[in-house]
Amino acid sequence: MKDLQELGTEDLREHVATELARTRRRSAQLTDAVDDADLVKQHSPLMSPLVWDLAHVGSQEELWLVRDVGGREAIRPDIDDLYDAFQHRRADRPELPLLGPREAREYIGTVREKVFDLLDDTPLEGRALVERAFAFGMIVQHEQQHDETMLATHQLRDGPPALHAEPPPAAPDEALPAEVFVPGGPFTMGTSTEAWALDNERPAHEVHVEAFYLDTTPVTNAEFARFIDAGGYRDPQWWSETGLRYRTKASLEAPRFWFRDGGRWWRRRFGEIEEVPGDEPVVHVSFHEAEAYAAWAGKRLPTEAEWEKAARHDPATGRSRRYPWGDDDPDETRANLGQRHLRPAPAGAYPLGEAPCGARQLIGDVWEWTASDFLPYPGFVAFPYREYSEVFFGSDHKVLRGGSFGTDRAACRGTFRNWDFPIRRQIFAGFRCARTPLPDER
Ligand code: AVJ
Ligand code: FE
Repeated sequence: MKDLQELGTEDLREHVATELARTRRRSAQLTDAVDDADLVKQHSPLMSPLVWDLAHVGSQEELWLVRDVGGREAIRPDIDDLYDAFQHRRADRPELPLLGPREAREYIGTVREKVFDLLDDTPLEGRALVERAFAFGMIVQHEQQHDETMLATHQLRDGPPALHAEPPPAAPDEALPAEVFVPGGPFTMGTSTEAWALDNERPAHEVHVEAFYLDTTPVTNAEFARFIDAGGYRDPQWWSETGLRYRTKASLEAPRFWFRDGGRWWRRRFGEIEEVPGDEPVVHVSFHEAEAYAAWAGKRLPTEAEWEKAARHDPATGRSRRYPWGDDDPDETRANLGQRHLRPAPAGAYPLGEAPCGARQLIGDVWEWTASDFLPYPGFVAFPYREYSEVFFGSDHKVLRGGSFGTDRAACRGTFRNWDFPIRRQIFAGFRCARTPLPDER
């Protein structure tokens, strides 16, 4: 599929139904994999109990699709407050009188039945909220984003493995250049046409980006281990002032889930202990660690505009693509998305996903920290609610791009913007470096 612009109304309805069902199967898989005690337990103060995410997904669906789009009567107005993410901090959620696992499943099932019912007689035009089925797309993406959050909760959970998946494809046996060159000039950032793009991705606007070099692939575990071995965590010269304070306070010495034994690095990954694979992109590092590594390597993190230009700009046409490989939706030959694998693929994998500039794995594998604060594009309009993006704009959050192995394709695009606090490490985040050309390299 290229974009929803091309679909007729009935095909669009069918697409919505398929996406809703596909998404619900993933939520079920993540929550059926553990028992009730596990569902109500808080596995980390950073996360909600899984049963909160589950009912929250239903609550948002009730608010937007059942009540607003469908104009139907409220199903459970009494629980609106419990599942309003702005009312209670994650750490406090286990103490709330939440729906239990059985009630939560029943509730989201009831909401979904009403949604399938109203989908048939909702006009998919006329009102901005339903134009090209936007509200349905927003709810699909919302549930998929919480599914990724639940996957992060699984990673934090103690105990034997509960999730299983095939290993990702190997990288082809070829020598890739360490860096690719992106010539300077304007490109179109963001979108005004992608039907299900969220408010913060809009509108499309021209940005001038100076020439830069970008790492061909994300930084690997082996590369990151060299930074550790070189004393990178202990040397203040690589760290920003805030990064240094955080590193000291949190006693950071390695990526989250890593430990040293017998002179080697090991990690816990979804309940399995394994030696850290050198060829995979590093994951579970904070922005501060990424920034320190880049300084140590004599480089820097790419800005968000640099990242998007590398991922989307097609120098042959001057157009920005939907994805690095073109306008077609992601599939398993192009990117490691959708929890098909429970780990990033080795650096250099997915040659079919390569961008025009030659960079690989921009989409999928690991979210990539950028140097940029999460700010609105010129002409930004909050839609349909301020609490999705607008209240998070500012210097507290850094932008991440590209999606991870745990991101669904519905919630991942060349324009998609994720954000988090620069200290966060439980998300599936890694990074790649950029640098400004030296005078004789221009
Ligand atoms: C875009 C991933 C930062 O999980 O906080 C979920 C997505 N917004 N529910 C988050 C979101 C409302 C959001 N992130
Ligand atoms: Fe949410």
